[in-house]
Formats: sequence, C-alpha cells, structure tokens
Amino acid sequence: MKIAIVCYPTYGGSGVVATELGISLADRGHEVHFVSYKQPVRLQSLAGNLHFHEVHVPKYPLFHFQPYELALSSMLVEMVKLHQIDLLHVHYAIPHAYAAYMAKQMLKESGIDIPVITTLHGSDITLVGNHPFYKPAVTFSINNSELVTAVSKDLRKDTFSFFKVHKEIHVVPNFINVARYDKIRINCERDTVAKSNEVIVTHVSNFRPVKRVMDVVETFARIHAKMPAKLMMVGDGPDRMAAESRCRELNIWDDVVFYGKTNEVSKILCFSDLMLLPSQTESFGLAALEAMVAATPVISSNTGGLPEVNVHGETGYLTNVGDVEAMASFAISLLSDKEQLTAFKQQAYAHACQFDVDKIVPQYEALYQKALQ
Ligand code: GMT
Repeated sequence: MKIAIVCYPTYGGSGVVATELGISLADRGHEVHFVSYKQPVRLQSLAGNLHFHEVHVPKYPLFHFQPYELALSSMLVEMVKLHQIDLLHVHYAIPHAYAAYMAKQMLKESGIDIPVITTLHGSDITLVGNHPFYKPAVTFSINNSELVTAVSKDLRKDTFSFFKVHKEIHVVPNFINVARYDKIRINCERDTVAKSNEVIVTHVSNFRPVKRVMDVVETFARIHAKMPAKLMMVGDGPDRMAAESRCRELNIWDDVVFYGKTNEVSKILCFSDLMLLPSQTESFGLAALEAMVAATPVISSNTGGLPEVNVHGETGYLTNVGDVEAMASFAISLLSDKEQLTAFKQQAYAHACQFDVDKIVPQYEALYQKALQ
C-alpha cells in the first residue's frame, strides 16, 4: 500500500507513535510518505520506501496567522496525485483531520476517492479539541473520516462523551519496538550517572502543566530523604524552570539532572530503577510504556488510559492525581526491597511485550484494508 502519514514532527507522543508506525509499515513493505512542517525527530533515515514531504507556509504580511491547514491540504492533493497514494492516515485531529477532509474533497474533483483514517491521541480530544472554538470542526472531521482510532479505551470513552460522534472508534493501543530496546539493554552505562548504592528515578515529559512535574520533584525529595538517589528529568517545556528552582529550594539540586530534549531517552530509561508519571490526565502514557520495555517500573497517576498500561502492584503503582505522599511511600517501599524491585522490573518488561510493534501494527494494516474496501 502507499500510505501518507500526517503528524507533528516534535518529541510529543503522537509524533513519535506516527513515526514509529511509518517506519514499521515501511519495514513491512509498504511505501510510506510522511507529511509535516519538519522532518519528524524519530525519523533518522530516509531510504527506499520511506519519504518525507515538508509543508511550507509562505509568509505574507497580510496574514496575522499563517494558514497551515491550507498549505497542508494543498500539498496532500498534489502528493496523492503524484505518488498515487492509497490512503491518508492523520495523527492528532487538530488540524490534520480537518486538512485531510479538505484534501479528500478536492481530490474528488479529479475522480480520486481517498480514505482518511484519523487517530486520536489525547490532548486533541481532552484538552485542546474540546475548546468551543475548535469543537465543531473537530466533531465534523472525526465524523467525516472513513475510520477513527483512539489509543486507549479511556480516550474512546472521552471522545464519545465530549463530542457528538456517530462513528465507530477502534481502539489501537500505542506500541513499542521490543527488539530495539533489547539491544540497548546490553550495556546501560549506569555508572556514568550514579554510584552503585544510589537508586535512579526518572521522569520523561514535555514539562507542560498537565504533566505535574512539581509532583515529581516533591516525590523525589521524599525518596532522597530516605536513601541515596538521583533524579533524571528528561524533556523540556513551560514548567522546567519552576521545577529547577524547587530542586534548589529543597536542597536536592546536586542529585538532579535536567537533560532537556534528547534522543537518548531509551539509554536513560535503561539505567533507571523507577519512572514517575504523575500526570493530571494521560490518554495512554507512551512514556510509561517506554519505561516498562526498558524494565523500569512506573509509579503513575490513575487517570485516563494509564491503568490500561501500568498495572497496579505488578508493573508499578497507581495513585490519585496529586497524592505525592502515596507516590513517595510506594516508591520508597519498592526501591528499598531489592527482590521486589527485580520482580517488578521483570513484570514491567513482560507486560510491555504485549504492546510490541509486531502485535499492534497489523491491527492498523487490517483497518487500512477495511477502509480501502
Ligand atoms: O503527552 C503529551 O503532552 C503529548 C501528546 C501528543 O499528542 O503528542 O501525547 C498524547 O498522545 C500520546 C501518544 O498517543 C499519549 O501517549 C499521551 O498520553 C497523550 N497525552 C495526553 O493525553 C495528555
């Protein structure tokens, strides 16, 4: 099949999932065309049947806001014709599903009827898409996609409760490439960041308010008070500075590393003992799954799709949002019991294997076949 994938190119989960999906589809023999305003960060090499098309938005002084959707839908029309694309798979409803709908209508004039598959990722439904300024357009583009998928049962439930959607929503969970992580785990180079008696706690996110990074810092401070420990803060975003100053106030600064945005996430997770993900809401929590495949148990909040990924008492623990005391107490008891920690590490890895790319990508392929029929 010739598939065009429209996504955000950034470190965000939706862009990562879309990129990994495209890479895997190309491995499975499909021709994949990524369309975005920049080459996706996880798309390191373009060869053979993997292509990238950059959307350019010409700057014109009349426009206060540059019309990205217009440029995207025009590019999709040209690209579909030139490369004889079979289907459009758009990740994140805003504005991708809307632009794909417009492209589809334009293509009809040339006698081409191309199916659009929309994958909902979370904040496009629960945070941004829900805003009254966007809601009618989001509802319209979901209802006018041939097929709609959501990354968790919880996100499907939210979509039905927030929008008047009359389409079936297929749940296709996020996935990871287990074989790739297995290779990294051979040499983690743990001693480059911590002494042998120190535990390593990690947080990975875009440091937006929804991630509650201050809860990470507060939880870590409690762990640090009980045992030698290091905190790895991976990612960047609006709450990073506040988190950094809180680390200074709490006198834990020397034991905290702020990495910023990095492509070394899997390496950092490889030497981690515990992942903290206290998000306010999380449709899936790809970061939790990436930790688990690196055999790192997760302490997360119990909201959204997180309970579909992190199993309480098996791969980690779930707590109420904002319950720093509970997170710290689970963390301290797990990290101080070597035997239990080893068991949780193995269980986390075993559970993550259920989300292997080879199990999930065929689900998308089956949906593509369905859409083409
Ligand atoms: O987590 C973010 O803020 C980034 C965001 C995105 O859209 O890129 O992530 C969403 O999609 C990910 C991939 O499907 C999910 O794993 C995240 O849980 C989801 N984020 C939220 O729901 C807040």
